[in-house]
Amino acid sequence: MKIWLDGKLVDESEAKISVFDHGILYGDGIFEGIRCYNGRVFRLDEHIDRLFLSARAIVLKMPWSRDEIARHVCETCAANRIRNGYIRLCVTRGPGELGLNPYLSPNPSMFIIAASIKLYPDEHYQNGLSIITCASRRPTPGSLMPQVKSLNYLNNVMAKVEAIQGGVLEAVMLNEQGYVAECTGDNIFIIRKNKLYTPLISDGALDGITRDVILELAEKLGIPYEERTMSRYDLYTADECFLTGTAAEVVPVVELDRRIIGDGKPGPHTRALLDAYHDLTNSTGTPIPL
Ligand code: PXG
Repeated sequence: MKIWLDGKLVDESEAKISVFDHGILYGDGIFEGIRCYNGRVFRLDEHIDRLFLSARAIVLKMPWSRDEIARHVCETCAANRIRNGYIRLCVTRGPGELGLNPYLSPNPSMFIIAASIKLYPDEHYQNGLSIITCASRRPTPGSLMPQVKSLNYLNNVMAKVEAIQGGVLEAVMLNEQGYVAECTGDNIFIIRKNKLYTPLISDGALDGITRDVILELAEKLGIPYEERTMSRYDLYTADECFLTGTAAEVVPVVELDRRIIGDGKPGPHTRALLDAYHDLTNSTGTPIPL
């Protein structure tokens, strides 16, 4: 596998970063997870926009332009003959001395992996996932800005541990007020009385690119939607529930905290949105010159 690292496509065995990189020492850095389908990178501009917003939020000056990054993403896919896959792009603060001061690390590093990812087995896309609510909370804007896709994912990793130890594959994370934020790496949606709902960004949901796509598709399909503060009550009493993310795509949820949601089967609106999502991912995107 070839990895793009600081300007070069190098063999995986040579793709190494310094132990003094602040991405490792302090989780000081940002990332994006991007997918490509049929030789096209899906919503690449949106991912690059969010990367630059994350960079701005953590005062990391990007030495690469948007166009350069887009080109390097495509080059990495091409070098690995990836037409359908998952691209993990990381920007770290770069090497520096010990100590938090990011201003002493003026040279960020970027690496791009083009490979694949599978968050849940296929059967769950057919029959739905069972999930739990976990005790780990989404950080508040006053601690770790929840909008930044930073290299600090320990909170989400611990939430995932709770899910797995609880015998399921995914967990709902609440915010400090006890309202629903999202899952460990996915946004959450419900359907109630033919209307679609998802938590507000201000309640700790990541401004997910798949989330946006689903809202666009709901509009197209004539499904009314609303972003609003949601509690577990809303999830327990929903007609349908599903999760979205670049890695997860669209996955139905049929059980939460051992309670059945709706009739325990993926519902018609979830199916319609899932199909529309696949149609869109298969037909749009930035071409990879292979
Ligand atoms: N919430 C969180 C906390 C995420 O990290 C999403 C929602 C979905 O957002 P998008 O824009 O993808 O629709 C994410 C996405 C990985 C990985 O290993 C990345 C994510 C999720 C799971 C795994 O690259 N990020």
